[in-house]
Amino acid sequence: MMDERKLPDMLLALSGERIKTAGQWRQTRRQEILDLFREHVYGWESAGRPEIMEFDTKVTPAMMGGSAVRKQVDIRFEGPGGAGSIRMLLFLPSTCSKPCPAFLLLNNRGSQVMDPERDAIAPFWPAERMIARGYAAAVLDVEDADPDFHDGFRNGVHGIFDRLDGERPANAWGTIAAWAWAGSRAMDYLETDPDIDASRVAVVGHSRGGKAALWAGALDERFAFVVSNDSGCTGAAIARGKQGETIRNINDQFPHWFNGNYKTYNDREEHLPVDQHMLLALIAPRPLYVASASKDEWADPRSEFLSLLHAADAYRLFGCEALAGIGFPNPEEPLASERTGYHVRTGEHDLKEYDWDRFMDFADRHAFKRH
Ligand code: GTR
Repeated sequence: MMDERKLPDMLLALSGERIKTAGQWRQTRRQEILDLFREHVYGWESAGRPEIMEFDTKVTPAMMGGSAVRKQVDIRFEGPGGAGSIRMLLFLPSTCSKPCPAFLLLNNRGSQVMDPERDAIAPFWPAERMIARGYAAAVLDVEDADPDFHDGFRNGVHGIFDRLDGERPANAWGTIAAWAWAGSRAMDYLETDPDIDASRVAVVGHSRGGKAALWAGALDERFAFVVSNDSGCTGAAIARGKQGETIRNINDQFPHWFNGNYKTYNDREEHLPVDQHMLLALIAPRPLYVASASKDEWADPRSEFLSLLHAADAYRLFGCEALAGIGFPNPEEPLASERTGYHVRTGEHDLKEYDWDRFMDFADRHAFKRH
């Protein structure tokens, strides 16, 4: 049964007005929640789509034994602090005669995952399986946007777009927000590619990449489907009453991931004006899938699941079905409703073929289903 944690009321606007309709949600509350997350957690991004940006694409046919076309896209941009680039690798099914739906992975495991030759195939990004099921597989390395260490926000897109004079504001964007920004730039490219159906693009991430995928999905409504794998603390998992990693743990170990204000919630999660079910609610009414691993106590599967159940309040406003009022499932027993899905896989903190197969099942049956 649902455990009873005291959570902020996502349907109570700052004005005191009770949100009862999708219209009220869209006009008032959704923006309030988004801005609360910017102010207290992920930070305000100092750039949107750069005015100076170009895509340099190299196409190689007959990859994967002839079943896929490879595109290597260099997303280049400039800002006041200099130039940057995000390299995206994309495989498209050769048999696809019309624009394809796509899964975009925000990859936090470096170059071994995105080997363009596919010499060393990583289960973390099983592009061949996606191709076989008619999906385009896209991946970018989040560290192209911002390296994953604390350097005072000089490198990566912070250095390119932030004003570096004066003290850094406590609500300025951190590294997770920079990675989400990279996802949106990839989407800028995907919208221009005639082989991609830009109305059916999923953003996926594991762990720290999952935190970024959720934030990307919240900020950028072009993502039609959002997938979180083992995203845990400040990802899918409710912070209040969470087991394993806490806000203090994550801020101490990764001071660059979130904004300065978030540090004031160390050991004070009950004072946050949001909790992570409200992040998931920002995805509504779009399809959302949350996955956990049974041994991933640091992420806390039950807090991830609980968050998804609470997010159903937002889906209900739109008259959409979402998982609600059900108990925590057994491993390898995925749960799916019209708009939200969940599974817990037996095993460790990781992204595996089992997980990807379930994301694709949900996409086939629900998220990308065409009537
Ligand atoms: C851990 C961190 C988690 C998670 C994980 C990962 O060390 O505490 O929040 O993001 O790294 O990215 O694998």
